[in-house]
Amino acid sequence: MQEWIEGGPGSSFAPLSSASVTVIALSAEELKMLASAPGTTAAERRAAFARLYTLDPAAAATLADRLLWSNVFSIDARAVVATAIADSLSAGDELPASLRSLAIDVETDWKLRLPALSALVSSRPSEARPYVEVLAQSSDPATVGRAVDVLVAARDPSYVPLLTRTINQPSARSHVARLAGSLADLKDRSWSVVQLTGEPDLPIAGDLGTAWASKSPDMGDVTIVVTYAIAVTPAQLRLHETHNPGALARIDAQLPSGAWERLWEGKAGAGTAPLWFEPLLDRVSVTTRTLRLTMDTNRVVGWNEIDAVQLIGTDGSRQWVQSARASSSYAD
Ligand SMILES: [Ca+2]
Repeated sequence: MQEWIEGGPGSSFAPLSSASVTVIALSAEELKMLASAPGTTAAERRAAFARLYTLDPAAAATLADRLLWSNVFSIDARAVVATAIADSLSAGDELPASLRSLAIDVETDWKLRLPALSALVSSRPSEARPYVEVLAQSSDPATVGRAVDVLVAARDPSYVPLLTRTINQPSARSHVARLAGSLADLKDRSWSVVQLTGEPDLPIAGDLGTAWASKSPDMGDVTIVVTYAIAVTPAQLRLHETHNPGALARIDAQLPSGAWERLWEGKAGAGTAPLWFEPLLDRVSVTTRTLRLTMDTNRVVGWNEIDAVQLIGTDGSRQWVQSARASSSYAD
């Protein structure tokens, strides 16, 4: 350790244009030296750790533990180590003990705690979730921003409810676009019909992936068939329109025979997104759990995007879409 600090193996490496290219040719031993030399640049240290993790994950974890506990290393250098490990980990991977401790200790400097928490989210999603949840619910905007930094890196579908709660928080309003990107990826492909299932997860107007959109912006009639968990007599539909609203033209209910019966036809009032269009429906004599929405995409110029569709039954029940299919989606 001492000779690395004094001799500076970092200085023995010829300057190269890209840290990632530099480390490819190095052996595991050389990578360890580069990763732990105090004079190594942040980019080289990160690249060296990522490469070492690929070659020898156990050695990378051992070295990470040694450096993260070290008082010789600056907070910045330790943060780079934590970030490199966080980037390299996947679900179920062995997590260096130091990272787990740093992640859950509220006394840890944020520079270190955020990458440590990201590593915990990557490798132990369920264990990490309560810690991220606490941050996300903070009244301090800076803390919510830190939760968002960690949340946008979540790759586990179990994070969808937490992401949905967070994106709907007024305190996270400035982070909606980033959260929507991650949330859309976890649910399905952006703008697919799956994006209009479940509760609303796009609280602002915008061309963002947690809403459904058709393949092309103005392509005539497009149908969306939505199914709810429980059959009811439909009383009202609530459409959360997040981009170029006003294209809904018809609503039909599927009867037990398979036939369709018209519940509503008209011109939705255009307006400024995001808005709720809430037509009252004609009564059908039977209960149903499947509705068909017909969008006339020529009515309103641009993509007519829908975030969520709530069904209100005559019994007062309210449901979000359980599953859906569409004649067209941007993800096709
Ligand atoms: Ca949505």
